[in-house]
Amino acid sequence: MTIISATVYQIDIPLRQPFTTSFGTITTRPTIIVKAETSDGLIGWGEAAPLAFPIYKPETVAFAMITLQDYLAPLILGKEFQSIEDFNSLYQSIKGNYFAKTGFETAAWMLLALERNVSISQLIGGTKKQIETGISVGIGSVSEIFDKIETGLAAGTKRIKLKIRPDWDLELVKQVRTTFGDIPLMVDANSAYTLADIELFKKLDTYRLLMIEQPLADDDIIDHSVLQQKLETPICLDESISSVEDARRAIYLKACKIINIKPGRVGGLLETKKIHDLCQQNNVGVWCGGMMESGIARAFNIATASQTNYIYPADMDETLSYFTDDVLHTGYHIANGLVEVPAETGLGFMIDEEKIIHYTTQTLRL
Ligand code: OSB
Ligand code: MG
Repeated sequence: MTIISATVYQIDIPLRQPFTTSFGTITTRPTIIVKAETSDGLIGWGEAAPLAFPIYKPETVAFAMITLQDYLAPLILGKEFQSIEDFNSLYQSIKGNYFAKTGFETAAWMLLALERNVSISQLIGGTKKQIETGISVGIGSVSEIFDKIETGLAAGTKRIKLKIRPDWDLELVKQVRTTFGDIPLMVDANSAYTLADIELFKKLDTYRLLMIEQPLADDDIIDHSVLQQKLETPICLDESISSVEDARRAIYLKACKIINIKPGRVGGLLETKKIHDLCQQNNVGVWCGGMMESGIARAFNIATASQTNYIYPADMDETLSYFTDDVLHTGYHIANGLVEVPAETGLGFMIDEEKIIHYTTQTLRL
């Protein structure tokens, strides 16, 4: 098939509340929706979801818009592809820019699924019919955090992730353990620490955490390896893993025992499959992270998380828990911490294009 044209919408749905992590507070969460049309008249939807500022990874929404238009579209439009491997090879000369690539790449998965009459989960080789989900609780006051934990537990969430930073870590974990007991609990530092903080990690190591996510710098797999050798608690890498090559190096150096896979961070679903397969061969468990994306990216996250080795709950609360609205007619629903994996052909959710246009702040016609 051949994508002959694409429309790229930068949308801005208001957040219900700001989200704070060690990298800062986000008060808006613009994201990019890609609509790709083939010469046969099929329409595929995708999403590119970096943050607005280069605080999680270097990519931003503004630069992803330029990348989609100036660097990716010329290599993709009008070019025939038969498989997702073919599609990825069209732009293999472009370095990095993983989120932008994911915008087109996810649209290509949807197109291939439509052409072959299968769901995205089937196309990627997913085996799970439903996936377990957990919630990510941002930095805030103790009462705000306790409220979110209580609400999450009452709704049946499968695990709680607390965001931590150097002035907000041990005491918080201690209070949560004291109040909520032996709940499935983990922390995410978003790269806020260095090896000089080893004493803190040794103390955290006594709190039976499921894992410590991304404690150290995103470009430092060696220090993570040093830290992991000193801890019982598994280290989970997020920002450090942009590709299957990064995963190979991290596994080789024993820098982590778990990997958080986000399609957007690694350039799309083909790379998630490669990382998933490599981790499975090496007994490294994985789970699907989130970027507080719209329901479109979340639909791809659900398909990704249906692969066998996603043995830990995904970061996946309902989109309406952080956005005031969404761009799917009916989004996915979480019941007792579980989401059904759609079996319908294509994405498995209906896109509400009027909503997309309503929230659009910038459009590119490519
Ligand atoms: O580090 O996992 C992260 C949100 C934005 C950027 C980075 C992260 C997060 C989250 C939220 O933790 C996960 C979600 O989408 O529910
Ligand atoms: Mg993280």
